[in-house]
Amino acid sequence: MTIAPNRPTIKVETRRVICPHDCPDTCCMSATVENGRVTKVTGEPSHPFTQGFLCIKTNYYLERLYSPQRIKYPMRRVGPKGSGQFERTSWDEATDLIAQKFKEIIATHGAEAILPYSYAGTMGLLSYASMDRRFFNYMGASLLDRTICSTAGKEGYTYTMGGSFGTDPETIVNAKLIIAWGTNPVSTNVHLMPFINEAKKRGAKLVTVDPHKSKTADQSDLFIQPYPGTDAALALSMMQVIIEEDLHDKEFIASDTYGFDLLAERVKEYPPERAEQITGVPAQQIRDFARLYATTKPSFIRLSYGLNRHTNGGMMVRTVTCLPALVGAWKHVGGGALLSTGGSFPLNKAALERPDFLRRHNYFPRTINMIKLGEALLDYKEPPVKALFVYNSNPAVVAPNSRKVIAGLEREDLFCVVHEQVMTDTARYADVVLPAPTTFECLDLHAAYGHLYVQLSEPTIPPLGEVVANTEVFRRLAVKMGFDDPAFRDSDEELVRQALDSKHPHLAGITYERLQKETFARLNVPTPYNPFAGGKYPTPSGKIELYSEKMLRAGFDPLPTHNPTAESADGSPELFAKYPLRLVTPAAHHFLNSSFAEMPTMLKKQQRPYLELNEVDARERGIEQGQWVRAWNDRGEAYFVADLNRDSVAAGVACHLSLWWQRYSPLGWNCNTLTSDVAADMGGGATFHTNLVQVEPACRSLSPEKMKELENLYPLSEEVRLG
Ligand SMILES: Nc1nc2c(c(=O)[nH]1)N[C@H]1C(S)=C(S)[C@@H](COP(=O)(O)OP(=O)(O)OC[C@H]3O[C@@H](n4cnc5c(=O)[nH]c(N)nc54)[C@H](O)[C@@H]3O)O[C@H]1N2
Ligand SMILES: Nc1nc2c(c(=O)[nH]1)N[C@H]1C(S)=C(S)[C@@H](COP(=O)(O)OP(=O)(O)OC[C@H]3O[C@@H](n4cnc5c(=O)[nH]c(N)nc54)[C@H](O)[C@@H]3O)O[C@H]1N2
Ligand SMILES: [Mo]
Repeated sequence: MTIAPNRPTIKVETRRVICPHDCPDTCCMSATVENGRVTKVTGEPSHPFTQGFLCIKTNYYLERLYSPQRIKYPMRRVGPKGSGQFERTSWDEATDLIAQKFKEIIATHGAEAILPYSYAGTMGLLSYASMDRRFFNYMGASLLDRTICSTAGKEGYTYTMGGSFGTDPETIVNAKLIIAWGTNPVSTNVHLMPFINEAKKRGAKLVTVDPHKSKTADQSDLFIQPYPGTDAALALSMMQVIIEEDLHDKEFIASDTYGFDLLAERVKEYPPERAEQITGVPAQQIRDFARLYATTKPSFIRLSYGLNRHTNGGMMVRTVTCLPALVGAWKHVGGGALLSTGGSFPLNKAALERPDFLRRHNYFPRTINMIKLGEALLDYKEPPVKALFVYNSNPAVVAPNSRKVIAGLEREDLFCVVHEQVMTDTARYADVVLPAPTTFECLDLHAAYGHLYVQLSEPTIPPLGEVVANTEVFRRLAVKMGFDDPAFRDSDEELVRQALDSKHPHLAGITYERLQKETFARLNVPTPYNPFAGGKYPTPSGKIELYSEKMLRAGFDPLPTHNPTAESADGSPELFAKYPLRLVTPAAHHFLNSSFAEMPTMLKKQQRPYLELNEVDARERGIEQGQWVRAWNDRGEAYFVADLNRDSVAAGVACHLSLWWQRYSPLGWNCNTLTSDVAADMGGGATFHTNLVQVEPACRSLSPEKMKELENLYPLSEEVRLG
């Protein structure tokens, strides 16, 4: 605190705050607070993973924190659904209304007619899943299967390795070969880049495997560009070369793996010439890449969730995860693979969520897969979904098959509550909107999925207006519903203590008091950390499972294999004849899913909703650089600006970086109008990158007036943004 002489007292403090957004980096931010107002945010310099800098989005956090788009008071709808017409109400009235509606619905249709819908708008453990789960479990509402991001990959990785953890990302400075396989860390995991760059300084090569020439590909020594959904064939072919050329690590295979002989038989089906036909990667490049991989040690594969967003995503992740075992990469510090560090955090989730409350009911509530939201709202009958409670998510924008989702949200007889920070597309469909805090305004505890630190985030400013944390919303609603279990009276501090209350050695010595002092604490694991040290793998065989009986029992091929995606030339020839372009829709650099995508500065930086196309496809269709195009399939249509300049995709592939809000998209429809709500092979996962589309110049279907509207749309005016 500093006191300026002869002027009114200004209280200036520096406070640590945790970035809660859904990103592997879970940064520790350093906030300057002057008289209760945040005036600056930077990355905390002493944090080993944040290393003193923030991403492009959070560098502008103040714009979001103090945005005119913030929702500060409870509101109820006064206009038609989706119109955005609301009037202010009180918390008391809003929660009375919600409780009254819920009670009516429970009396008529049963509690399963109520559906909570949430994801990771904040990854704070309390806000993500604690009082809310207690509330809906106690009520007996429908359960939500939270599949929209990572479930297919997690399941696939776990079949091979036994759990969702891997190489300590801080050790990869030792690697001599780093492969970004289906991930774009320059945009999506930017705090990994200093570690990659340090490794490069020490002589490492960076390879990117991606159908799209991403920002990471631009910084790589080698760029391998398979067709979307074909990486299993690529990996199997690399294994074929490695085994045929006797480059595999026989000792490691004998001691640490299960099923090698069967795998060695399987890979014979994938010589590089055949893999070239499937993947589009030249056979010679596959051979060279396999040799480079097998002979460079340590080698590290950064997987993330790009691969898993396909109908064959689980199997692709499972297959690529076999590669490090073949070359013994796990033996070396900095070698191996990482999908997520999430499985290393043994926080006491049962204490937070109280799944035991489900036993109060004489039924086990049905489970609804969140990627099928449209179907659930439109088609489910017994009982129908009569109420939807959305928090930590923006399904009108982020969920696949938007037309169905929006048609569901438009249902007059659906009672919809949205708890939000900003007036999202989803919030516009709400009957009641409740105001939510940012990380600066509430207490929470954080794990991470890209590093190994537990962190405590304490409120740094008083809440704006009447914003109320997720936990408090459900405390208040529990009172109104007459849920009198003492679990509904636990304070946020008590919840944090419950989450930390685990006998697991990783949490030894990590207490509330210590986190209050230090903010972040590395899990109590060795440095460097290898979760598989001593050759211990939590699989059924205790080894890395190249062959998996568990998969066989679950109805999968027990060996790695290439399955064509549900929308591809091989997987659906008839569809392919109509819609010959494979569309991938990965993360945009300046947005985080749909978060930050309302901010003027980020919208300006992201410029316009582009569709990257290959020259060949563009020429065939008479499309020129910068021209408006229409993309469509049986699910819907959306409009984009053609971008051919970067030569970023192969012929037959299209890429759009997501996610633009619907109402900031041309004619009101974003890319999820085109994406599929078919579940992945594993974990019911989302398949945002498995889509076939056709594309043509927009002027073929739009009137000159509409075309003019499109031409004048970007940059978005304030009227459009706030309207
Ligand atoms: N800036 C920014 N950062 C983010 C996010 C964001 O939206 N914006 N989202 C956050 C969240 S929630 C998550 S889950 C992570 C996701 O981050 P990532 O795991 O990096 O996921 P994606 O962006 O979906 O896809 C990564 C890359 O996979 C590629 N890809 C698509 N299909 C295939 C395929 O079949 N094979 C291969 N080899 N590659 C393929 C895409 O072209 C893309 O370049 O990022 C987080 N960080
Ligand atoms: N086409 C396409 N679609 C995708 C993807 C893709 O790659 N392509 N990626 C998918 C992925 S990986 C994911 S994870 C999902 C993410 O989808 P979502 O989980 O819906 O993520 P966000 O878009 O960040 O929206 C989260 C919302 O939560 C709100 N929020 C933040 N903090 C709080 C809080 O404390 N309380 C409450 N009540 N609300 C809060 C934010 O304001 C924001 O509007 O999107 C998926 N959608
Ligand atoms: Mo995600």
